[in-house]
Amino acid sequence: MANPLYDRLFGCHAGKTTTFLHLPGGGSVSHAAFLDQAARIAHVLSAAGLAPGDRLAAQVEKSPQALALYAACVQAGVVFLPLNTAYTTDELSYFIENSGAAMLVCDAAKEAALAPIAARLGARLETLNADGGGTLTERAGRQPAGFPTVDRGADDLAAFLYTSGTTGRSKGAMLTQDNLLSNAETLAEAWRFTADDVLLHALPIFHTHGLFVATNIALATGGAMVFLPKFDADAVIAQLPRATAMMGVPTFYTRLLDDPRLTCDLVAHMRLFVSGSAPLLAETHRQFEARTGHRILERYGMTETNMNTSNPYDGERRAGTVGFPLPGVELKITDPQTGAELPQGEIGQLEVRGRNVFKGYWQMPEKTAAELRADGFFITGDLGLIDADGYVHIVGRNKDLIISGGYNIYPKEIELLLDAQPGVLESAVIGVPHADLGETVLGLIVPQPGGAPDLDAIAAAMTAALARFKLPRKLIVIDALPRNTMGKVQKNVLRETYRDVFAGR
Ligand code: MCA
Ligand code: AMP
Repeated sequence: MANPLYDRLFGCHAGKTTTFLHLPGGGSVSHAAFLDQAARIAHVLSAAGLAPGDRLAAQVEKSPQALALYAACVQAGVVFLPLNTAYTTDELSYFIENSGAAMLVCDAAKEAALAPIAARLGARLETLNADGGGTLTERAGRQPAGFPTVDRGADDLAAFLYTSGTTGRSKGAMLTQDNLLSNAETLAEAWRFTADDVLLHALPIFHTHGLFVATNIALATGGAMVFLPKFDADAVIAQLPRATAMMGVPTFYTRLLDDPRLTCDLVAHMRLFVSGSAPLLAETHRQFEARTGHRILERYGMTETNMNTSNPYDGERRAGTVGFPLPGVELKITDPQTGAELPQGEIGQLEVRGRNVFKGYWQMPEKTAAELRADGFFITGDLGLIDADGYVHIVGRNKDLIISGGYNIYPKEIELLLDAQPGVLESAVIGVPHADLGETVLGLIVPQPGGAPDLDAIAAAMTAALARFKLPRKLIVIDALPRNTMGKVQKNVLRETYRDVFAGR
């Protein structure tokens, strides 16, 4: 027996003194030191009684120790469940309860708020702070070096990532060892990563992009990462000279373009810029090339599937497209009503199949059955076409979703809260164009007859309940929502009416 994900991404670096993480302050972490930290944390998990298959939920700031916690979970066979640091206590409570997490790791600043929830749900609570300190690290320091890696099979779960749903309830996407490993190997090859690469890493590590795409590729190839706590244009520009590649959401690229320090000279040595998680405007692609000489490589993926398509490394990287299906990924365009495959060039829903596609939603068999066909094709909810040259274009979404700065926001979750506010009859939440974030959230409220909703009180209630990135940037009171003859709210009409609300910002 073995543990393919651990062996291939982590174990293979045992004893190597090569640099894995370059830290912005000037320090670094070697592969060996990283594995040592991970093994000691794995001992802590095991001593706490976590068994293979148990879930560990982590809401922690980005740090080398936070990444070692991921490695520790893989080594101990524990399912890693990373959570956005912006989530409120209410939101976290759902994830911990729904996943049945056996342990919760959080920042010490949140310990008091989360302790009662952890106690009620029977989860152990440990702390891990942004500086790497906390009870988890203290305990790990008292553990022996080296941890006997727990045997896992390719089909065993490695991670849960929660993704919101159109009904407003988040679903735990179950990702297996093979899902993660196959995609990391495919991408490393497709994008020509080697041990000589230094990846500039400014993404959060609680989502697929920063954790599985960026980090797993670096691990699979033995390369290094410049590990920045978050995207900050000053820090990125300062660190670009030591990197060979960068991955980011489109907002990274528009913010860099806004900075006059982004020049041809600054990035002449770079090998690759990758964009994903949200549509990259063809205009941004062109501006970036004009300024730097680099054609950004755009790719397309999902939490449930990891990466599905990519523009070519060697061939033409075509602006406004997401390239070709990756090796091992089948992609077809189907009629949303019948599911029948459509001819080349026609717009329909994208469906994908391959080793990258997840196992299903945790304890939600109906939702799994609705999106994952018996033949293995996953219905992405994205609308697109394949052009005559085989490039995949994403033209829209068959799901009510807003992507703001690369974060997914499901309007239903916000509408349910707005509808429950005093004086509100009903509401609609839409995404409208925003120069920095791509799209941002606008809330439209219809008052109860004779009612006058207090917008400040509503905004305060939303702030208490929702992660800040989900908050409507503006609330507008309107008389009625436009509806079609079936009574369905016409969000396309609203999006058109309010498309310029944030113009010029
Ligand atoms: C932060 N804020 C946001 C966002 N991020 N609001 C809307 N949308 C956002 N994305 C809010 C904060 O709550 C705060 O609000 C204010 O904006 C400024 O916060 P700050 O921390 O300074 O923001 P920032 O550092 O400028 O962050 C913007 C960012 C960041 C760099 C674009 O959001 C980011 O790193 N995004 C990447 C997301 C990502 O990794 N997505 C991958 C998902 P206030 O002022 O009210 O406090 S994986 C995926 O999608 C699939 C699989 C794929 O294909 O990759
Ligand atoms: P998530 O569920 O957070 O993994 O987000 C996945 C969604 O992000 C996809 O279903 C797409 O709608 C969107 N997405 C990811 N990459 C791209 C891209 N390159 N272009 C357009 N949309 C994208």
